[in-house]
Amino acid sequence: MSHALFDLSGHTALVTGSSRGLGRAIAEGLAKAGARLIINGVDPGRVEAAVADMRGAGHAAEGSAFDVTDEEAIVAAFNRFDAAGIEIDILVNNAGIQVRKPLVEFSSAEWRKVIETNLTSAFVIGREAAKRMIPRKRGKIVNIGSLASELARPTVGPYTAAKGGIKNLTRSMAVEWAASGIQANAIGPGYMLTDMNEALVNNPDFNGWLMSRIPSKRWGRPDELVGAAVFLASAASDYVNGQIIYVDGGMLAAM
Ligand code: GCO
Repeated sequence: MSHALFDLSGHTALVTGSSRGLGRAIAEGLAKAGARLIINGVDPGRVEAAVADMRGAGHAAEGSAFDVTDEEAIVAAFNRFDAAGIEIDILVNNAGIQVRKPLVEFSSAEWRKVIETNLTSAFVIGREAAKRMIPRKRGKIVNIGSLASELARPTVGPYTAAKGGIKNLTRSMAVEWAASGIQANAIGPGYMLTDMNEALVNNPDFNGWLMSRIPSKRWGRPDELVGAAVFLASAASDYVNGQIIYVDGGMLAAM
């Protein structure tokens, strides 16, 4: 039996990039806590398949396919929510991409693509959601950061810059919107078993290094983010603002 503090019944959550990966796991977890889900992704087919799966599992879900780097599409999506009477109570800015190569080999276009997908999107979508949350004097914003919000490693420079920005965008959202009843926080996933990390999982050298750095000595599972997501999406976090919760097997605690 879930505790009333963590009950999301009657609330609607938009999770960007939720047709698969971490976003899908978070969406399923919020649905199990009672939320109605708006599934987002850039591919309409993938979004509809995810919605069908969610509905098949007995959850209230619908799709909103749009590219999180397309501001016009974002504004149009929120206008559609308004027209349909859909109030987004919980926003999870999860959508993101990864590109790995030496910093000197990145083109400006590649840099911009990572920054726009992983950071600017959270600002634009957060702005549209907050415009509607502020008059209602309530709302939950959960941005997805990374260990790269704190630490860097070679070959993921744009991603690291974006995720560092997520940490302080979260703080900016918190300090501007807290008085309007909005709680803006972040989750910092550690190394999780996702498609994005498949190349790392299958790299024995990287795996060996990583297992030496993680006290828990294992990769994380996407569903292991659900606890932090439900907490930050629920009344249990009504006095929590501007924080980032790391779900990383202890990696950030270790030298
Ligand atoms: C990488 C990985 C990391 C993880 C995660 C760690 O190439 O180092 O993609 O960025 O995905 O962000 O917290």
